[in-house]
Amino acid sequence: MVDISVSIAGLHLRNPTMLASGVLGMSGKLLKRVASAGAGAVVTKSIGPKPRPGHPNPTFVELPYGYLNAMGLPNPGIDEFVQEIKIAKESGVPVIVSVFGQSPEEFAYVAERAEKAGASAIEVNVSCPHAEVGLIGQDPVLTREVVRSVKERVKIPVFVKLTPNVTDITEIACAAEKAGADAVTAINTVKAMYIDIESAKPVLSNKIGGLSGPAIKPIAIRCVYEIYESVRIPIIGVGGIQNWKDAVEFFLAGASAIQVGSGVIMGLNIFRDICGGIKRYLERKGFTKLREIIGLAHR
Ligand code: RRO
Repeated sequence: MVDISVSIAGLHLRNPTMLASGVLGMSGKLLKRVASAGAGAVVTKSIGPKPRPGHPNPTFVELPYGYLNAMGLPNPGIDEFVQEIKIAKESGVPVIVSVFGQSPEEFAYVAERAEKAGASAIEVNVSCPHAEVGLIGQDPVLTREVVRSVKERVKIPVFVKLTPNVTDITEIACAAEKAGADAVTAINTVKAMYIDIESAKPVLSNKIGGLSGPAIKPIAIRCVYEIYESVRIPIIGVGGIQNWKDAVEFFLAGASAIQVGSGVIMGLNIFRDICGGIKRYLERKGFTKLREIIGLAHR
């Protein structure tokens, strides 16, 4: 039997699949359903210090090969969300709380509250492509300040979700590592736009949004590959994963675990299907542990 369990910064996962932030992560009940469907861990929607309605509709549009969104960080605020974290914890899998704020202090405050509610780890979201807080992740100095602030306040592992919307993603990954990040998650969505030719207007109310889905997988693979050569902390790969072959590609590029976001649109079976495919691949190739293939494409 092959072993596909993984350990990320001391966090033990029964398998290397996680639910990505932003998809089904707004309620404890839904997070529990995803865990029952086989995910090794779940990441919540990004939570801030106060409730936020997000952008007006349209906030989501399906495109060939991908999805474009500008939800605008809608969330109930950490006071309300504490209850959902407690419910999600009943699933028995690690619950990673994605946090954002307007300042290093706000990030740290939300992270501290999440830890007290039982979060297993924090994913610091400095990378939303169409919000001001996303600009943090384009600047190594600001990224360092936010990560330091969060690291000073919580004991649980801190992951930093990176944006591909930069010239050199390794610069930001290194800044996160230097500030004490325990892992990086790569990548958030790619800044993009869609214009309806009949109305001659951008479709999203925010005009610009973030592209996810199969269209961005080669970008995400390139980012993980580059980051792997620049930092020593683990990388969690995300971006366009739809099946086990996509997941294996991320491991070969250097990811220690993967997240599925838009892919859950195809159904929650995706987590078990990916795990089954990874096991069969490892067996066929003569490996006994998933660990043996992480970063193998760098030889
Ligand atoms: O809520 C959003 O609009 C959003 C967020 Br916070 C993010 O990190 N990435 C994204 O594509 N959308």
